[in-house]
Amino acid sequence: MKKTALITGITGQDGSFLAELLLDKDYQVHGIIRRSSSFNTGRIDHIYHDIHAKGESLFLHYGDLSDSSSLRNLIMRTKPDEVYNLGAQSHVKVSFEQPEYTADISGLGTLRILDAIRDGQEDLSKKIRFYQASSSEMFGKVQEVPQTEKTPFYPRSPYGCAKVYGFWQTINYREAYDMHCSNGILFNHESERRGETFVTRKITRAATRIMFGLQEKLFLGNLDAKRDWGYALDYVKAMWLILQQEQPDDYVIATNETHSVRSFVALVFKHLGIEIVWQGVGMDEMGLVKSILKTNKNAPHSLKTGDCIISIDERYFRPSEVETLLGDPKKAKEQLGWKPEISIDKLAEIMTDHDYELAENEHRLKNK
Ligand code: NAP
Ligand code: G4F
Repeated sequence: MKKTALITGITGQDGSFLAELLLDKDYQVHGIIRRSSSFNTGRIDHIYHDIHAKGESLFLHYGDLSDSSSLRNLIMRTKPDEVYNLGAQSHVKVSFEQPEYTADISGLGTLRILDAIRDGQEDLSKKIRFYQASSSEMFGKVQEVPQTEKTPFYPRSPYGCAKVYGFWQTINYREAYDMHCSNGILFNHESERRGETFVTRKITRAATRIMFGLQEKLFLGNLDAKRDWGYALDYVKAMWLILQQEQPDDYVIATNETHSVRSFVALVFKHLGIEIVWQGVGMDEMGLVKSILKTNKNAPHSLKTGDCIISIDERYFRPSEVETLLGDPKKAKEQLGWKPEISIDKLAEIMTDHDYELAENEHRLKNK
């Protein structure tokens, strides 16, 4: 018999990859989407195009993590074997501007769905396996390097605090009600589907648009922040593996490498044939074209040595910052047999190539 999964946040980066993975494994997939005045299903629309293979097993329902009644209703109606709670206000900088909303959705939202599972029929709370999208942001001002499942948390943002709440509620429901509830403590993971205001995608979008003369400059905040960046598709495989374990548990999912924002910028531009040199300090720092290299890309740029293409903008700094993250995925390797497949170089290449095509199309339309 087909297994059934319910995904909150199915329209997001991870939700879309996870839906594809589960459909490939022959699951029936139910996804919760928010009502929106404009389309918000762009990341999953392609699944419907392949209607015979996949579309018949994918069902979308309106609901919201702020609305207990919709969550309870959907748990009762879909009776899933697995619930993946990926829905969140997931942007750290935005969480400083909307702390209460972030706590409500990313923190209390986790409690609402856990309680909807507990409060359903007895057999459902025993049957359902629950995955919580916990985050390396919980380590914040890191208390040890690298971070493991045992590293104490020290969140540095309303988002980080909300995720700590969700993490502990997940453990509490596991212990109090003997439910199969697990946390994946995922370090940053990116892809060509990453939201365009997260730093990696902001960089690949801007760099490729600069190459086509569609944008002059890339404005960034803290170039020295370091992250343990992996590829989203590798990470949703870990989510699934976590729920296939007989015993619920918590796992760090990471690459065990850390890189600065500055080095990611350099990697992306190098792939586009531009070598960057950094000049100045603090708010006056700039990224200039050092040299133009030969590549197989033929964007019609008019860049020359010495052009300033990266500047600092104070709007992108956070009131408190997470300076460095580095995860140790040893437990996941040993117990789940999971390891990341995509290196940082390959990740930058995948994202840049994808956005190069978008910029090329935009350029073509503009010059028609
Ligand atoms: P994302 O692209 O921002 O997707 C977030 C999803 O949550 C979207 O589908 C969004 O719907 C939905 N959502 C937002 N508010 C909601 C609400 N009130 N009710 C129901 N759904 C709501 O995030 P992601 O990168 O895929 O991350 C997935 C999860 O993993 C999130 O919980 C995130 O906090 C966590 N996480 C991410 C990373 C990472 O590096 N990507 C690392 C650790 C943990 P709309 O499409 O309508 O906005
Ligand atoms: O890409 P970011 O916005 O991701 P951040 O804050 O690390 O959060 C992401 O990863 C978490 C896992 O650790 C997830 F839980 C969370 O949901 C989200 O997916 O920023 C990365 C770094 C930060 O240090 C930020 O200050 O890049 C720095 N940065 C520098 N300039 C910038 C910018 N970040 C953004 N978004 N935009 C900039 O212009």
